Amino acid sequence: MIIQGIRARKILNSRREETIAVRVKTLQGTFEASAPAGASKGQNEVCGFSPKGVNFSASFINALGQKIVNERMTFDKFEDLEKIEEIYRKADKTKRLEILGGNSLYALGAAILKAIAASYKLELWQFLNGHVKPVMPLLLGNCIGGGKHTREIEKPDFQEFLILPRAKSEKVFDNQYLSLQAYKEVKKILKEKDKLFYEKITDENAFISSLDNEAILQVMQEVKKRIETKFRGTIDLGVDLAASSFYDEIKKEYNYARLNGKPGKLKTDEQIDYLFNLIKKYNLAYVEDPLNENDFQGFAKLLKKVKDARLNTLIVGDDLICTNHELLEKAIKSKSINAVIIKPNQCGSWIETKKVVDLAKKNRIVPIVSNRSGETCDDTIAHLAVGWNIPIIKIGIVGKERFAKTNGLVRIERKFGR
Ligand code: 2PG
Ligand code: MG
Repeated sequence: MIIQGIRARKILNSRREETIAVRVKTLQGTFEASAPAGASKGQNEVCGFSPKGVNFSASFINALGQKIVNERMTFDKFEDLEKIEEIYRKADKTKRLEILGGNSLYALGAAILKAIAASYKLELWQFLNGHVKPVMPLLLGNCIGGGKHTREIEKPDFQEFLILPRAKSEKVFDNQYLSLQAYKEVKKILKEKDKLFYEKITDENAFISSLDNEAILQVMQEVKKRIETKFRGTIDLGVDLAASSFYDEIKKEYNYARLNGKPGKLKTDEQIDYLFNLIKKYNLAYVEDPLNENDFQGFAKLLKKVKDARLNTLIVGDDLICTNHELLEKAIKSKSINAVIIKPNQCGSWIETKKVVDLAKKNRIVPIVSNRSGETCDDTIAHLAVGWNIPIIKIGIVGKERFAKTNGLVRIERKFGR
């Protein structure tokens, strides 16, 4: 496939921050992709944009686009993205893409992939999976948020309280429906139990509550009970602590605004015990970033406890891995995790992202593709989840940027599924 034109421009994401959209023109039409942005970012993520701003990153993409067109570069298979990544890496040799940023590379790669797929008259997911029948991912939804996703003062220390619905029918739409019903129940219960609840929402449209971690876990348990008695399906509970956001690197302790009703500090081993007890008490199926982002040993201790107790809880690395295959290799060696978050813009590179997914699967680590707190209406990650056979997609429950992905999945399932 030959590209006739590439244009990058500035748009706004759901947090009203500037981001980039890239448009690729070919004989088959015009294909667009845009980049999301995180608020709680891992230390090892590449930079989002050039320090000179989104315009600078966009003008580099426009110059690179001109080169691609002039040289009549061809793109026919996934690995052909190496051609652009090589040029990009030559222009920015810093490890964390500190000159150009990773978001523009990610968006350019996504737009080119859509164009290649269309050149075979395929959708992106079909192109990515070699055109076999789709297996649809489960939806992991964010109901209540705290940490860096809100600026409120009274909030839980944990960043996200999550649900993973499993409708009896196993259909994406029915899972989405269960998420929505659970979200409504959360609102009802918070109205009863949280005197300071004003229906405010976080960056990802999760509710903001003034309750502390444990009180919220009790709310989530109640929601699970109500949904499971009313509807045909079950709900698993989970949390994303984003623990680095309340870890003191110097004192080596976790600073809780509220622990058993008052401010508290936990050393690493205490944090591990505290979490292990929460996992058992609230039957948590999913625990993301339970410890500081460099603590591979701490993660391993928690995972061992979970395994020894024969629990199925996923101990998930997000900030720990930053969609980086070297960090994933380290986590595999130290047996730190049994699941990993995949966010392509954490590394900017599609080739690297694929490497991470393949490495995870080879080592029986569950890959979970995830949205960012600042999102656009691009549905690329929905295609990525189906195309690479990723069993779970982490996504907010409501909002047009989140619906773009879930509705995208519903459409793929209706058109191509069972
Ligand atoms: C996370 C994400 C998405 P952010 O920590 O998992 O929920 O947040 O995009 O702000 O990194
Ligand atoms: Mg996270």
